[in-house]
Amino acid sequence: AEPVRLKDYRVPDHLIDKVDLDVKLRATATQVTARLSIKPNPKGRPDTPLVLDGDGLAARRITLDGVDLDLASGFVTPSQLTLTSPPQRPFILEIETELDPTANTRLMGLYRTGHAYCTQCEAEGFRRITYFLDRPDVLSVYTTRIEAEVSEAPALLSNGNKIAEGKIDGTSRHFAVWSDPFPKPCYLFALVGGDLGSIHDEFVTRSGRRVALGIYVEHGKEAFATYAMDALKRSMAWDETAFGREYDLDVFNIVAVSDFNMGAMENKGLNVFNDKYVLASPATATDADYAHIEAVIAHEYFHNWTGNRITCRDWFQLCLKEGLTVFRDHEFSSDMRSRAVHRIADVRTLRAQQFPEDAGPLAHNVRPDAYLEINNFYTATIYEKGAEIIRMLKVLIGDEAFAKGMDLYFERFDGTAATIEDFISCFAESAQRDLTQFSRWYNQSGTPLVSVTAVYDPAARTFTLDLSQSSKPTPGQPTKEPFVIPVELGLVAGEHGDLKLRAGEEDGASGVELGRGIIELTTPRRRIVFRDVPVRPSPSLFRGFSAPVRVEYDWSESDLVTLVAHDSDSFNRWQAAQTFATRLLLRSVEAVRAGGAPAYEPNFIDALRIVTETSADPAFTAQVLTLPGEADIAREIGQDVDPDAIHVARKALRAAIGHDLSQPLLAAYARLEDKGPYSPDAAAAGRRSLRNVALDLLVSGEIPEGVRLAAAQFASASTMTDEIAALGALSQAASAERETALESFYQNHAGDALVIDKWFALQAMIAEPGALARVKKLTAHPAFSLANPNRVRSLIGAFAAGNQTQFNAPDGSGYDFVADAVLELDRKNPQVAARLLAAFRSWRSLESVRRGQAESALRRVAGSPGLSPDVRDIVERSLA
Ligand code: B3K
Ligand code: ZN
Repeated sequence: AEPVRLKDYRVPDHLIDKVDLDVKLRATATQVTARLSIKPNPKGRPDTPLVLDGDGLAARRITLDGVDLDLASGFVTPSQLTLTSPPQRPFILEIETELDPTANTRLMGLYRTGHAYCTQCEAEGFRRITYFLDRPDVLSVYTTRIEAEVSEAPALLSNGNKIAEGKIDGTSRHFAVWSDPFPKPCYLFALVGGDLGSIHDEFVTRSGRRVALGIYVEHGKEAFATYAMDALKRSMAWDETAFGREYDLDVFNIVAVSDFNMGAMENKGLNVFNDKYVLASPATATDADYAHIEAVIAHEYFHNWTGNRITCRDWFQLCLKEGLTVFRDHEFSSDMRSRAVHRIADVRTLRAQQFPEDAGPLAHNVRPDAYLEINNFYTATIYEKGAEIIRMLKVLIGDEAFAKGMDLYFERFDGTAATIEDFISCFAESAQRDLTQFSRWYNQSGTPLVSVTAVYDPAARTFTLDLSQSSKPTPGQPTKEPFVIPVELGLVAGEHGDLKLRAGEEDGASGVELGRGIIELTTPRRRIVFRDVPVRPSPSLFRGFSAPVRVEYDWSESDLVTLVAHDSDSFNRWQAAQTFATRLLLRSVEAVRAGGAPAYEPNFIDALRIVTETSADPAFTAQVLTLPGEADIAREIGQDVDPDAIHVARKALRAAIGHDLSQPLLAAYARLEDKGPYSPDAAAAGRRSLRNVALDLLVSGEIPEGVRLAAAQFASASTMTDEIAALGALSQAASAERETALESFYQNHAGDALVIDKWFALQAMIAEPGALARVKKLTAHPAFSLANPNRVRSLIGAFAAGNQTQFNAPDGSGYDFVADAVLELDRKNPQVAARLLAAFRSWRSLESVRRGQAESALRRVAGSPGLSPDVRDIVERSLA
């Protein structure tokens, strides 16, 4: 297949103004009639054929302005409908297709899940429902009539407002008609028909529009949707105050389904959700689950403006809606919770998900130039790095110009399918600034490295910083142009805190920059000389993680201890602890590989002790006490990686922390006990998180009291947060108690699939040689199913992404298992299979034995017959 390229973009030659759908739901033979009002696009080329997309469609009847077309004449295939010389005036094409939703295992288009029919159209699923110009720059007004058995689907939902409903005389069927006045691309179409429970509420917008809110869930789960409803109302209010955006229909519905390829989908007025991001109760969902629900509910709601009202011209512009909407949901969560702690969590995610992508064979631009399969581009790069670019933009131009630019964007591009250039132009205007170079963030992949050196001259009282940026080659990009990198910095003078920054133009800095503490690195190299510096300061670089880069600076250990204790930027207090830990861990890995013992550094433990004993914010302390993950350490090492040595090194450091800090950890554990009823708010969740991090470290340190507390907590926990944390702590080491605890957890929660997913994941991540055998055995467990994406992700996905030592076992058994799973899954659900295969993305950085094993597993996948385009794309890029 030929890739689709950004440079080949052309406006459509035809437009479809109106779509009238009539969908008669039946389990294996759903009948869809699409009445399309088509016209030549005045901006397109005249006299071109009309080519509509299809995917596995069976046409039953097609008429043009009421006249039957001969289906046998070859103009229609399962994947295309071609009119060689369509009328050069508006005309009506009516298409009848027949679908089998029950046989749809790809979960794209119309499919069955639980007691419902539902649809997923983004990116290219609408063409599995009817023939269409399935591209985001074709905007149409939809009317949707749905018909179904009353008993099978009492609830009938679609986009927009409901304009009619009723029984169909003389039958057991009924219907509903929905009309969405806002023109939209077909990827935002949705319908749901099912036997569902629901909860209802109302939101009154600031201009007084009363919006009926509904959340539809499996019967019996209604009470589990109240937190999602609360999050929805807070999102609606927040978007009004933070971005001036009001909701625009009389109805907003959310439907939770248990079979879903991703997290959720922002269909206009009818969001469809993976039930994992809707359902919660204290006994079944962790604090992290609550936070995710809040974030995803907000994210999909925010799409109503950034994505739906203003959509993407083409799929290359995906980050226009995704990066921006992630930025918005991060801001929302920061306002709802602790901004500092939230930033740390977001950066952890970026480093864990996006940095490895950017460093491996699957690296791509935030705005890609080409794709073979668009569904493989819903990546951490588009989403998370896309959000970071917008955050940088805000740092660079300031809050006021940023807000003005956003207003301009909404004003100018409402109702259109826009591009990154359109978006950036609003900020160039509001900030009166040329953003051409800044836009390179969209067009160059890879994580830049910023190297910093410093010299302090006590006689001259100067502190000279030399900054340089460099970027390694990435696929298709051997060399890079310099980026615009905002470096937010401070100079910390021990317990005296921040020094006032002084430098003049002759020193390489401008007063404006220093006033804001933000230096712009726009060239390969830049020197700044700070004056009147009374003592050698510890530089605090990239405060708040002001740019998505890697930083290299040779902080002394005392610098790091100073920053952990005294940096006024709490992100960098945490970062200093991470930097210190990473340095120790890298040293340990070397030592372990050379047959020695892991390194130990009392200064590091002391720095953690100070935070544990003095910080007033338990959530922050919990973050400081959490070491970088094994995959993070592997990425820092970069090549010739030995996951076993990393595991040994990290485990030893955790044990040392647990052992040496047992007193303050036990004290925190006792002090932070939950009193009173459960609340999912940030403060209460923060207390639980420190308590559980403490518990985990105490067990790692083999403190007998810690093990006793873990067992007690597991037995008596009243929240899922505490229960799963205790089970995780108990699972660190093989023991009969662990097996008993795992069994009792299953018995207590059997039947609640989302909780059993946690049970699958926890076992899949046990870092012991028996893990693969356990995972294989669990694939035969009655609660497991390859047909359900959540189950696949919890068991096989968690093993591949979360069990570094066992997935990367040197005998290749982990790779073979995942490769086999990918091949089997590919026949049912290519999108989820391709996602799973991306777990191999860092294979080239492994030491040679594992690298060889990973490569042969990938080659075996590549050589298998009948691969989907999704898996073929990932495997070929991985091997390229
Ligand atoms: N826009 C959807 C993701 C669609 C994924 C298609 N493969 C959810 C979201 O990002 O909000
Ligand atoms: Zn999104």
